[in-house]
Amino acid sequence: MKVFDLDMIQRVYERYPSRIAAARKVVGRPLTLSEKILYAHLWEGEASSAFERGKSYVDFAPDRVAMQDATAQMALLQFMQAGKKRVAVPSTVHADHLIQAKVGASKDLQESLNQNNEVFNFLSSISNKYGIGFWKPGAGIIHQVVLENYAFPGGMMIGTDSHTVNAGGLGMVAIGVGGADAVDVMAGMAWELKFPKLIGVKLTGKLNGWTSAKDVILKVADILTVKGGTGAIVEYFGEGALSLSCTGKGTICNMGAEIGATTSTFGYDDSMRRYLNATGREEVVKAADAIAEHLTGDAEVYAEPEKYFDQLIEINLSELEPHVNGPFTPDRGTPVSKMRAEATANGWPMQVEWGLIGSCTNSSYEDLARAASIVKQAVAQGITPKAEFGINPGSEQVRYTADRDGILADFEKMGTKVFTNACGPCIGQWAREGADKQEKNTIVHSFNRNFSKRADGNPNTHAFVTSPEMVAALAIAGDLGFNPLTDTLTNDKGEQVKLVPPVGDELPTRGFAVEDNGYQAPAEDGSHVEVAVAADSQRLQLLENFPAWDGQNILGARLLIKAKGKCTTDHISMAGPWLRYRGHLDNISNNMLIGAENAFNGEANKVKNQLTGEYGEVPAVQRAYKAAGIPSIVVGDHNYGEGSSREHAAMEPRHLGVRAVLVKSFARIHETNLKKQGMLGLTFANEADYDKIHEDDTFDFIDLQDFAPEKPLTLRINHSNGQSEQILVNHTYNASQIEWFKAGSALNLIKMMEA
Ligand code: MIC
Ligand code: SF4
Repeated sequence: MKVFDLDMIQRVYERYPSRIAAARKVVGRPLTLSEKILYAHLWEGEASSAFERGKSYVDFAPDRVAMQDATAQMALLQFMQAGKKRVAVPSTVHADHLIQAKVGASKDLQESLNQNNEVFNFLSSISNKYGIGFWKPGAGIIHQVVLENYAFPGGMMIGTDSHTVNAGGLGMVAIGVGGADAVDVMAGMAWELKFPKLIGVKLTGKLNGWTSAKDVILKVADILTVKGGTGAIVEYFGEGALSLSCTGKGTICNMGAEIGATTSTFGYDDSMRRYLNATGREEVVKAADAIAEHLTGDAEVYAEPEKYFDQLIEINLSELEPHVNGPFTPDRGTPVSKMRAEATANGWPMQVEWGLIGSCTNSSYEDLARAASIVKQAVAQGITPKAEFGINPGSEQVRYTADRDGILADFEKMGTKVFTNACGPCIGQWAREGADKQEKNTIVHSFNRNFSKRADGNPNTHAFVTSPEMVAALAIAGDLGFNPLTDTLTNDKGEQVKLVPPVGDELPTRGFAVEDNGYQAPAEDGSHVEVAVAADSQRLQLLENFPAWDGQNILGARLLIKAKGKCTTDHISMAGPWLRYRGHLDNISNNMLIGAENAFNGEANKVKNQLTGEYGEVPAVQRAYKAAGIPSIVVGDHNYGEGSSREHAAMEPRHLGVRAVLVKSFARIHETNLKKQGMLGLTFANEADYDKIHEDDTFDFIDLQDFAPEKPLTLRINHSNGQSEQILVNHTYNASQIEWFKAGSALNLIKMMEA
């Protein structure tokens, strides 16, 4: 098979030496890998000055763009408006999120095709029109397909999905963004990012026994928490890094999204060579080898990392214990030896009902092979699994090869359901029997997110994240407290048996194989291709411009909701059943903030309508304000908008007339999404001011007319008792981002420039 975009990769590598030389000159000290990749991708070309980490806004020129079906719809609806003939950089769309997991691959896939026909046709034809590669439903999960086909060491890409960062496993700087950012790059414009801070993770020792790459990131998540990586690139290095497989590195980078990291990456090494070769990209290896010194951090950096990174973490892989993280948040880490005590103390249901293996972070050949080795032992020793099993292979190539090599047969012997090569349960596309009863229960999975309701819609499902081999062990035991390192299981003869540690080939010894990988190349000239969106469609809706700012201060705004605690993008714009409306802004707006907890009554989707004094659902109340022409604001807690890249979480409030989102802190992608859509994304200058917000307050932005970079805004809070007080609110808008606000959105500005 032909290597995709080899010419582009070669061009990137050709300019590497001179760009790195220029970077060395301006920075004046040895360089980390992250800096090399960033400086090699400046929009201006060779660096003319050094940037300040965590401060400077920098224009970059990413090499490629990836989008998945649930976010591509909105990204491409926006791109349509930009007035371009073709995308400016190689781009792909992957149909993976809209596919249900119910009974097994073939039936489920057909069912999804029937249900989502209109959307898949739209994505296929719009890709065809604009020169975008389209990976059909069933081809695989975006990040596995990208790793297998497109990622390359030292490259830079953006993708409309937070787990785009998976490509760091092949030494890229790959960053998750909202669709509006993707539109910039596809339209041939610069892409802006605040120059990240750098967190170094030094890995020593070597994985052994039951420990796997997943445990590295489960441990890092436990250390850094869900916001500890915000605004930073995590760079892994050390002998331990060299010993990890390429897909294992992908797992670590992938789940780096869960600590809020901008991305994570690893230096080019033998594991990447092996992976590139195994996936038919010998030519990429050749090109990368020629500039290998530039594709990893400088030796001085790794010798004295404390001098070069803003923060340093050290993990000894030899001592690392398997971890099980959760429930409800991916950063609550528990080493397997402590799980029984921890679960007992917290009242977590001990019985494991389901084990799910898959998702973009853990669905490689190696993952399936290692998990299968556990399953095989159980079958051989006469152990009946106590929980149900489901797997989602990462791509058709992985599935086909795993099938050929008997791995899937091993799973099937245990009654495992093999779902479509797609996201499935990971994004709530799981028709789990009985979930509607909302019973308290425990499931274990190898995914990376376990927010409330995420997999099956049941708020009482306690989901725990762990490695595929641990999922297998815990599901076989049916016991959350089971520690395979020390505990035994009873077999059908009543004997006590122990599972031996997992084994599995990093790459298939007979090579990968696939019959139909599910790729559709775009037309050479797509100008004749028609992209139709039916006016009465419930799934797709052409976009209208958001109104420009009228130049006035915002006065008399109402409080729509003061959200308390965790408010992820799943709370703001839920996935699962709502995925079907991702291309229809008005319809999907009916899920706006329905999962957020109202700080005043502790309930979800119940807020006071200030016009009537009655309580109603958040979207309905906001529609009432909109109809009355009254502005409103949303108030939130820490790390607001954590999780997904979905820009719907920003577009819905914009569409329904919310003017500002004021929180203690933001997750990076969501903050940018708000800015791009012409919203005010603000943070309390003094966190304690969150407590000053009362349910019946009104708000005046009294100096919005002086909106300027680096200058806080003043907010007057008018309480219902007649008193008012003023607080300062911070923002991170630079001069050009303020222009987005003024124009009504970044896209409005592009259109003005095109006109
Ligand atoms: C996710 O894992 O939450 C998703 C679904 O892949 C999202 C994208 C989306 O909401 O479409 C993400 O991580 O960005
Ligand atoms: Fe899909 Fe889950 Fe990965 Fe998101 S995290 S891309 S939903 S598999």
